[in-house]
This record gives sequence, structure tokens and C-alpha cells, in this order.
Amino acid sequence: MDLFKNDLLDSTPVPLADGAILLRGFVKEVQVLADLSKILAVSPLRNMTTPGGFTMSVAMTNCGDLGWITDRKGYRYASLDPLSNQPWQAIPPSFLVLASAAAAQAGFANFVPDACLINQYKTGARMALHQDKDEQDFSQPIVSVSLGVPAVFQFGGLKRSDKPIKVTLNHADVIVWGGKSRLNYHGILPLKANNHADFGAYRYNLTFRKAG
Ligand code: MD6
Ligand code: FE
Repeated sequence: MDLFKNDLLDSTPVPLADGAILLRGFVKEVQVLADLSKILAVSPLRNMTTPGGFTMSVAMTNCGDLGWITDRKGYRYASLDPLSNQPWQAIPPSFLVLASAAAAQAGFANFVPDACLINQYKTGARMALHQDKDEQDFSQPIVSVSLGVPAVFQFGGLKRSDKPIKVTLNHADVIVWGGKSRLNYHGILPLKANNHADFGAYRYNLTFRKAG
């Protein structure tokens, strides 16, 4: 008998690439959903502008000591929310427990993120292939949590031209990503119309990083 089958923080890791694992159905704690709605009530989602002047189709906000932002001046981490000029809200304990438990499954002990980017995808919203390279320390992993309707994640290599693999990310799936694939290109294909019991037509993604 497998004693860990129904454990709150267990899920058999699926390898995606060297340094990247997928934990299917890893989010089992309802407190995570309650804490997300509290954060969104105080720090509204907004569609930021890229340095090139495009409005992103994904709406974003943050919690943590640092929040990822973009505007005409560039991509960066900032300690104040530019909408309010106030610090972002603290990362809730339920998020910290989830992120560190997921990172530990991938062999990253004691992961303590200082940044949590919250992405909201409506139908048709997408994230073009990109690298995550605005953080200070690439030895730290990124933990990425998917909630709501499914999305197709593209995961490529170190060059933009490397052909990406496609993986469907469902509600409660978590990716932990570090090591050799930390700088791999990745993106999200346009979200298909769908419905989720808790999140309606939307997909949410929480990405936890050690940014500073
Ligand atoms: C998303 N995720 O899943 C977009 N980046 O909505 C990312 O851009 C991402 O999932 C770095 C590591 C994991 C990710
Ligand atoms: Fe990314």
C-alpha cells in the first residue's frame, strides 16, 4: 500500500526537462483559494504595458517584498505597487507552505520566495515565448501554480528557435523549475473558452521566485 497516495502535499513528479518537474494536482489546500481572493480584493489585477508599448493580454498583480512590473521603462521588480505607491501585500502563509513543499519535491530545500506574481488569463489571453531573467539568483527555482481553466504551456530550450514541447496545465498543477532549464524559453498559448467551478472562464497562475 502506498501510504503517501493521499497525503496533502504529495504528487508523483513528472519530469519535463533537466531541472523542471510537473506536480499534477498538487494544490489541495482550500486556504490558497481564499487567500488569493483576499489579495485580489486589495491589489487589483491590471493589464501592464510592455517596453515596446503593447498592452499585455494577461492581467497581473503581485504579493511579496518584490513585485514584477512592466511599463515603457522596462521589465523589473519593484517593492511598491505603482497603482497605489504602497508596498505589495505579504505572501500569505498558505502560499509559502505550498511553494516550499513543491520546491522540496524537486530537491530545492528551504525555498523562501520574496516575490509572487499573479497572472489572470481571460479567453484568448496568451503569453508569448520568453525567458525569466529579471531575478538576481538563477540558482533558485521558480514555482508556478496553475488554477482555474486549463492552458497549453509551451516549454522550449535556451534559444528562442528551439522547438517547444506542449503540456496542458490543469487546475492545481504545479511546475518547479530550476537548474539547467532555469532560462529556457516558455509561454502560454491563447486560452480556450472554458468554465471552471471556482474560477469561471479564467485561468490564474502564481509564480513564486527569489527575485532579490
Ligand atoms: C503562466 N508562466 O503559466 C506563465 N515562468 O501563466 C511563466 O511564465 C513561468 O510558469 C517561469 C517559470 C514558470 C512559469
Ligand atoms: Fe515566465
